[in-house]
Amino acid sequence: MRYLTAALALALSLGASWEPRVTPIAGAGRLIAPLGVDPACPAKIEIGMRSEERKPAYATMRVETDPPLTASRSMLTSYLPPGYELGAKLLVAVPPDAKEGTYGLRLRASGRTLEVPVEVMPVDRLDNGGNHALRRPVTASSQHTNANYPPCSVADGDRSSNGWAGGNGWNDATGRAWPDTVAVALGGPRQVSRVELYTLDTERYPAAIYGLRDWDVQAQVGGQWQTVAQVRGNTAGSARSDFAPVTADAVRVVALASNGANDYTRIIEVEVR
Ligand SMILES: [Ca+2]
Ligand SMILES: [Ca+2]
Repeated sequence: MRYLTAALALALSLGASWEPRVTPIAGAGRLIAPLGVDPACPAKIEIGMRSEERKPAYATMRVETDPPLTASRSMLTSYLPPGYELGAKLLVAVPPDAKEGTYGLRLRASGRTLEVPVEVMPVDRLDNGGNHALRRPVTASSQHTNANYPPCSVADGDRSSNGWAGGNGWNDATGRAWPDTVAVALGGPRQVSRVELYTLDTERYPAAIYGLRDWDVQAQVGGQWQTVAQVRGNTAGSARSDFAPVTADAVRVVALASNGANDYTRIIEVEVR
């Protein structure tokens, strides 16, 4: 009896210590995490792991971040067929009192560690590629709450419609009631002459049925909103409005109608140049 128990314990400990060979993967070599942004729109990065085994195995990858940063998951666990690559989205939150600097994000699996530096910096120091709206404060007339549609997602730098309802775009809350407005403060007076709007557009949710059709583009100049461009009859995933340069503190989109059922405003990103 004692012998059997010892053998069982040995088998269990061997089973527990065996880890399949797994390669941790990150979608980018580093992550930029701006300070002072709306917590509803944290920095995000694609992470994943690939099995290097010749047979299927359960694999676990641990996710570590240097405090005070926090990650949306501490591990990724999955059954992995040989050569299979599993991907997931990782959100990294920066508390408002965090100090500027470089922090560690580590993905660890089967003795391998992938380091992804996280650069925490004020929004003013971001390389915004000329997009004055990037990571600036956003306010909206309403927000649908049956899923994750934060207004700040229209200025999070992600134009992709993939993952709709998961925090990548804004859906208003007043069905078939217009107008809806979403405004981006530009962090001070900026000369602007172009606004590019990305509306919901995927294979499942095409813009011609779910996207925004009619809207006005307004700029706040000397405290007054003025209409600088109008879009009518849009059926595409994005539309660019060019207008005579104005010096504006904020830009807003006044949504007037959507395609298909003409029910809601669905905006993925607004870029201002
Ligand atoms: Ca977005
Ligand atoms: Ca509405």
